[in-house]
Parts: sequence; structure tokens; C-alpha cells
Amino acid sequence: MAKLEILEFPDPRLREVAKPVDQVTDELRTLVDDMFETMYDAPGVGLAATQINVHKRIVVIDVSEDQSEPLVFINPEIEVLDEEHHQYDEGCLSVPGFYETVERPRRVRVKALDRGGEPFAMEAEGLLAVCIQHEVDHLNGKLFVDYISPLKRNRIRSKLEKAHRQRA
Ligand code: QAP
Ligand code: CO
Repeated sequence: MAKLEILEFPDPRLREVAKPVDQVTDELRTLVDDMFETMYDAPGVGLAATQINVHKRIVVIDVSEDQSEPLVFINPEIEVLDEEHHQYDEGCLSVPGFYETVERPRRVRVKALDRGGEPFAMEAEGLLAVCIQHEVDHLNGKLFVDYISPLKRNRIRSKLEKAHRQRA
């Protein structure tokens, strides 16, 4: 397995729209394994392929406390089940060190392919529902900082750009 490099805001490659997967191959399953390793190492609860500069519609999630419930979503599609919204303090491996409150629908149904290429559906609420919506946003080139005020977003951008300059 391999740990992959995570793109950080405001990298323009995070704005690409990912393409559907047409076949779930062994090569793709290796990529999924590498995504889990990268996410668990961080540690994080969700990672979209966009964040590792692979523009395919693949998401991995594990919101358990002991990294025991890996979930794979290939070509995920979200249906909002309930117009009720909830607020959550979101973070992102691509926006390290920053957390902001985001409001999203509380309950969703997700349809996707699993790591065997088989279709499945599940309903989610709580942290899992937040995470699925956050990760599918990545596949569409969207970040949680797009939901906050431009002032806050620009402050985060400046701080991360400065950190990137100091690293270079
Ligand atoms: C998305 O985010 C998410 O700033 C997944 O320094 C976040 O795993 C869904 C992380 C919150 C629901 C609620 C963030 C790690 C991990 C950081 C993550 C950091 C180190 C974020
Ligand atoms: Co994220």
C-alpha cells in the first residue's frame, strides 16, 4: 500500500469535476486501498479521489472511532431525504488546521457501487451524512470553505498560501 500526497486549498486541481468510473478493476481497488491508508494515516474520516489528484468519482469514509468501518462509494449519488438542515463544524484534509460551521441536509440516501462493483444504497444521518455530502462535493470541485463568508475564506487562503511558501 502507499500513502498519497493530499492537495491543499487553494490548489486549482481541487476544482476539477471528477469523471464516473466505468469499470471497477483490481487497479481501482488498489487505489481505494491507498486512499484508506492515506486517510487513516492523517488521520481523517473521509477522502475523495479529487484530493489525491485522481479525478474519478471515488470516496472512502470511516466515521468509526477505531477505524473499523471502512466504506467505499464509487459513482455516489445523493438524494436528500429530509428538508431539515443541521450544522456541523467541518474540517478537511485539504484545508488543514481550519474548522468552520456548515449547514447541510440532515438525512440523505446514497446510491453507489461498492469495491466489488456491486450497486448498493444506504441512508445516513449524523456525522456520516455530513461526511458523505462533504466528500461528494469534492468530486464536484466544491470545498466546505465555499459555504463560509468570503472574508473567512480569504483569510484561510492567505494563511495556507503562507504555510505553503514556508514549506517550499
Ligand atoms: C470531512 O475531513 C469531514 O484540519 C473529512 O489538521 C470533516 O477527515 C466530514 C483533518 C468533518 C465531517 C465532519 C483535518 C485532519 C481531517 C484537519 C477530515 C487536520 C487533520 C479532516
Ligand atoms: Co474534505
